[in-house]
Amino acid sequence: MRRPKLAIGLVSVALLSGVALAGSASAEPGPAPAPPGAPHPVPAPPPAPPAADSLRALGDRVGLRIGTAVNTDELGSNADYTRITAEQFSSVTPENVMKWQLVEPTRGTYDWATADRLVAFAKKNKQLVRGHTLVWHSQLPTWLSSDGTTTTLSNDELKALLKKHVQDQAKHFKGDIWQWDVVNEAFDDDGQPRQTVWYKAWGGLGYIADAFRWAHEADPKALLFYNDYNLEFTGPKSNAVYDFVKTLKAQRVPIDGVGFQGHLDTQYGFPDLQNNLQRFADLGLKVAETEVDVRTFTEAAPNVNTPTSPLASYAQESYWSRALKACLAVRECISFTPWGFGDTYSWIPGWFNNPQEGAALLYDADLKPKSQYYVIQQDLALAAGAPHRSGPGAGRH
Ligand code: 9MR
Repeated sequence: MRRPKLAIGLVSVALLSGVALAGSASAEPGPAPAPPGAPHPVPAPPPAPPAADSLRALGDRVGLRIGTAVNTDELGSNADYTRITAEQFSSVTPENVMKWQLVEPTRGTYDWATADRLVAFAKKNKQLVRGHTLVWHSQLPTWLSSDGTTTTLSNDELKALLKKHVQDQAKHFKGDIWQWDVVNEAFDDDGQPRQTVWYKAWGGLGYIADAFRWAHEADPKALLFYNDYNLEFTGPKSNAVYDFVKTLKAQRVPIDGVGFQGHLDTQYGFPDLQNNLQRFADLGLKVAETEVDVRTFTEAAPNVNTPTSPLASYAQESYWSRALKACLAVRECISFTPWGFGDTYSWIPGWFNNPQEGAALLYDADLKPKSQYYVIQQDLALAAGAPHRSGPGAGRH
């Protein structure tokens, strides 16, 4: 692991900020309730300020939120996982628990409990929430569609259901969501609209403008995003989404931003990410990196997070660093969110297994920071010259 310059970066951060390097935010769960009849219950102390060398504190210095996707199975039950979530990140995204399949598994019966728990955790730890996601073709409840492209429901039923879903969910979380991924992954890699149940029901992409309008009516203060993968590369998909969101803006659809997921892979060249972020920003939109991970070829099970090449981590460090710096260089880029932080919990090994890939996150399977973490930390520590984010939604809610 290479971290020689880090000490210098951290010392200067400590000097600049006047904050001691030690210290940590407290995490769930809080102290047990006082027994009945106890005379003087001691109130729980507020979370300590984040350590000056945490990713969140370093990001704060340039107004950049550093987020993470959160696995709510681990939050509250795994002490290290819970502590790191609170200490290192200033924004959280539910990896799964705000998806339609999870919030309405039975038609007509909502279950917000787990998502509500994450929102409460975020409030307690002074984090903002990226809501993910209101409209998607994947992870739909089986009563609606099992594959995202076919359904037994009529077009009229689908239209009414989507409207109710967007309105009810945006209302339920009203005031608690910083950025909503209103629509996720509506385009194919060739730039054609994806043929989902929503596209078919509307006979076109009209569902997207409708969804943004419904979400805005339900929660006028939330920043509303279109979110997709492979927008990082200039090409048919990025161009199609660019043209599409430009049309939405021209039609005064209430869209505030575009999320670049950033699922990167060392076998492909690094994308011209900064240019793409900037051209979308130049449309008058905010941008964000919303699901960053950097996968590489790894050994077969059970060592799915051991890179096959001893040089892989150098490429991964470079990709992480360039992905972060692209965001830092674009003033309208308001958050940088890795898709989780422990390789054990990453979606990559399960999804890319022929050939096997993995090791895509900043922390290893034992929740120890990897060299990629220290590179990102140092980039943030040295980013004092990066343009500060400003305006509504940039830093504070
Ligand atoms: O990380 C998520 C994984 O746990 C789910 O099984 C999967 C289902 O499709 O979704 C993953 O998250 C996806 C995100 O919601 C949208 N962009 C792609 C992400 C990785 O598949």
